[in-house]
Amino acid sequence: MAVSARRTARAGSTGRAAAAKTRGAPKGEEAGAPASSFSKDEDLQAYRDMLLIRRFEEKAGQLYGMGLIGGFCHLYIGQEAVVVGMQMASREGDEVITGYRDHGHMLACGMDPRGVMAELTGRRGGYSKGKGGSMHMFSKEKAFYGGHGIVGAQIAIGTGLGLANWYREDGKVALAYCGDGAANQGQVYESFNMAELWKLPVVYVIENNKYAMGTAVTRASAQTDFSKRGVSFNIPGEQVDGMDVRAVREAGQRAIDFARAGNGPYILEMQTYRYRGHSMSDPAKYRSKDEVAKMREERDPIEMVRKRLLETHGMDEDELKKIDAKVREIVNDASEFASHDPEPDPSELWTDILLEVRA
Ligand SMILES: Cc1ncc(C[n+]2csc(CCOP(=O)(O)OP(=O)(O)O)c2C)c(N)n1
Ligand SMILES: [Mg+2]
Repeated sequence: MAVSARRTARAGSTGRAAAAKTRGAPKGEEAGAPASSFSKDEDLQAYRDMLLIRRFEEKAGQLYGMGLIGGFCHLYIGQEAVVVGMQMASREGDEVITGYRDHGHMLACGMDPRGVMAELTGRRGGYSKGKGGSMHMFSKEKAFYGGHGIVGAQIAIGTGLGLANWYREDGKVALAYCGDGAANQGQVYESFNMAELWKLPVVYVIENNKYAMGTAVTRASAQTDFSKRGVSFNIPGEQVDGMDVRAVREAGQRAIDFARAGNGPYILEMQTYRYRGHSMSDPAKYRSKDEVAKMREERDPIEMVRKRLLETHGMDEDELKKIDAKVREIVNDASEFASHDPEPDPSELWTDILLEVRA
């Protein structure tokens, strides 16, 4: 009841600034469109934040190899510019929700690397007290709502976060991330419909990393331009060079401003790439080593910023080495903690669970 009453009030008060159709796509340097420039401080922030994710994930990969991490573990290496650029465009309090490739999102939201790593190793100091693992961590304080293993489910829940923001009129925007594979899920479209109908403040970020497990996007998707996936609901969308943090921040700002102003949801297709396998047990037979090497060499998001810091912002190698060392220190500290913190007491098996007893 309350929802529809408020919806009517809002619908009358907000005009749609942008045409309700897919927009022309600023695709960054590769497509010839210049990405907005970053100041030295912005490039430094992007560099630090992306490097922290990269080194953290490399360490997680090592710990997994050593048998310290059990269960699922999906690495985000290669995709760092997406979440870092989006966080640069967002405001404190804006919520983030994503799937299982989630460690980067947690760190970008400001969650403690120790708590994330300790959750991966199943220790007491982990964000879910060692009982959740890689795909099940949350931080209300940092507005991170998981960490979801059911492909596409986070889009429905993220739409709910947007509904809560809209209902409370708190000016927050929910950022709901999913993959190219997840974008073919039915619940995604039910969510799109409701979000547009109620003009909810949600930005849907589709991280198109070209594969869903071992299936190339061209083999699984009839429409591979994901920015068009909202057309039948009148949701505007853009394709973005997700390897260029400046292009991400710029498009992210446009989308977030649009949603925050009460115009409804927005879709951003981030064209990105994951360097590692789908999870830790991926035979990688579906793509060539050359394809991965070419991406790393020519489009690496961190290397692009590093080059700018050296060539445009006049920094020297020693200054960057100091940043690298600081990042390694944070990651090593997290790894030490996660290797020595005790495991949860067995009695914890009976806490934090919801039991429904039916007669
Ligand atoms: C509802 C559901 N169906 C299938 C799976 C198995 N599954 C896990 S990941 C995945 C691929 C998803 O790919 P994409 O959305 O592109 O995300 P990416 O792994 O590339 O980040 C599938 C099919 C699942 N976890 N949940
Ligand atoms: Mg994918």
